[in-house]
Amino acid sequence: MKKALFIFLSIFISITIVFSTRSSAEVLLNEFMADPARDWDGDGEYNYRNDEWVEIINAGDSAVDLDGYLLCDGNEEMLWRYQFSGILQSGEVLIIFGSDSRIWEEANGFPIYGLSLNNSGDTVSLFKVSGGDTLLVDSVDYTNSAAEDDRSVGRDPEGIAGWELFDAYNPCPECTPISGNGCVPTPGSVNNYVTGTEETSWGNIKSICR
Ligand SMILES: [Ca+2]
Ligand SMILES: [Ca+2]
Ligand SMILES: [Ca+2]
Ligand SMILES: [Ca+2]
Repeated sequence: MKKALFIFLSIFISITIVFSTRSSAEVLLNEFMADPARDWDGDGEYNYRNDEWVEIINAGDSAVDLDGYLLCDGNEEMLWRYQFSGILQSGEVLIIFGSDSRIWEEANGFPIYGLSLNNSGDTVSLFKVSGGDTLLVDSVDYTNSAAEDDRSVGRDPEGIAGWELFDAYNPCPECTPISGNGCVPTPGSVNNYVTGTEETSWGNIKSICR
């Protein structure tokens, strides 16, 4: 009897763990830069493809195995630009540069374009391939105003609802449909309202950027 109860409880606990893991897992796009104008990937030189970047976040409350998560831009052929791997802990972000994408593309027989985030506007999409299904997990469209020098598009740091332009390096508070917040991009870290350095007249920017 005790053994039967133990087996029953074991199965119940296992089901609960699987269910709770799935229900709370929430990997999302978090920030990206389509038109870099400096050496964002830190390899010592600027390259318009290699220095593009996309950041994802685990907004759920449990760790997620990233196996099967793929990045795509708006290309009609559905050519994958990168496949994630490894574990992303709750609250953590992970950044992929164009240079990472090109290495992956070359290793996996894809055309070597990098992330291919068009400066005229494009779509960034996160998919998950699971079994025979290809699921769209998250997607964001942007227009050319979001793809000017060193502007990133990121989620509102105070929530996961809206998108803002992190435009401290190239201000555009009147940009539409995604307007600038005057803050610096935050590649590889949780989005935050950080002001630019005191290089020029940042007074106005600082008053906008929280
Ligand atoms: Ca670009
Ligand atoms: Ca670079
Ligand atoms: Ca593209
Ligand atoms: Ca960030």
